[in-house]
Amino acid sequence: METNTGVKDSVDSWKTIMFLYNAALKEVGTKLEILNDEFQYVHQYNPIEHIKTRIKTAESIVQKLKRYGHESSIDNMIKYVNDIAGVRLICSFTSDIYVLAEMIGKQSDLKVISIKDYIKHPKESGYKSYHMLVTVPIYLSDSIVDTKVEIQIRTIAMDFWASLEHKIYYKFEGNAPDHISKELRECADMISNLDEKMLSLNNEIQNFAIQRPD
Ligand code: 0O2
Repeated sequence: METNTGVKDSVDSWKTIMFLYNAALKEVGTKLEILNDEFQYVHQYNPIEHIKTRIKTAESIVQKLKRYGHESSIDNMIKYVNDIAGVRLICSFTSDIYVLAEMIGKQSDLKVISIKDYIKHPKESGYKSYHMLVTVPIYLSDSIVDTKVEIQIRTIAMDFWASLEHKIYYKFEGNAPDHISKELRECADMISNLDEKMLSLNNEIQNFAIQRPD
């Protein structure tokens, strides 16, 4: 059992870690807003519809560590849980996702640790999204701490599907009946078709505008 001092130390390090993740979210969130504003200024177009940021709950961190077979400790959470600080970028079109990913990759102060392209390689569930794990340097008064942030980039349609699927997954604690999982995968296909149709319509509208400027 931990002594009172041990508990206090754990609480202090939890607060310090959460302070760093919150700072990292602010840094990355602001950076992305500036990129979006610059894109609007140069191209008169916003690739980002909206930005959501969130810090993973303590409960969700513990669950993830348990799922990975690790004990719940501050060290393990820093090492193994990559999405404690999460930024979600919602775009209109699939093409925007790759434009944004390239822009993020070129930011010299962000280090890209890994990329998971669930758009080219969707998950078994039907989940589609583009994930970038980056670190951002947090400048403290006496040190610099590289802090991990997971950036998820997806279209409005992908986000609509993922939000609903997430609710259903939790409702059934990961054991949804087969027919529900199957129907969700069918919905994911419909969402992909919708995204493709919207992209080709948008391309057509853009070409039309170029041929017939007002
Ligand atoms: P929550 O509640 O959104 O935080 P790694 O990060 O590499 O250790 P992991 O966690 O498998 O391994 O990474 P991955 O596959 O990149 O997924 C991380 C996050 O992506 C998840 O976080 C979800 O937000 C989202 N995600 C991944 N797969 C699915 C899916 O099938 N359906 C939905 N709706 N979202 C998904 P959490 O912690 O699972 O959940």
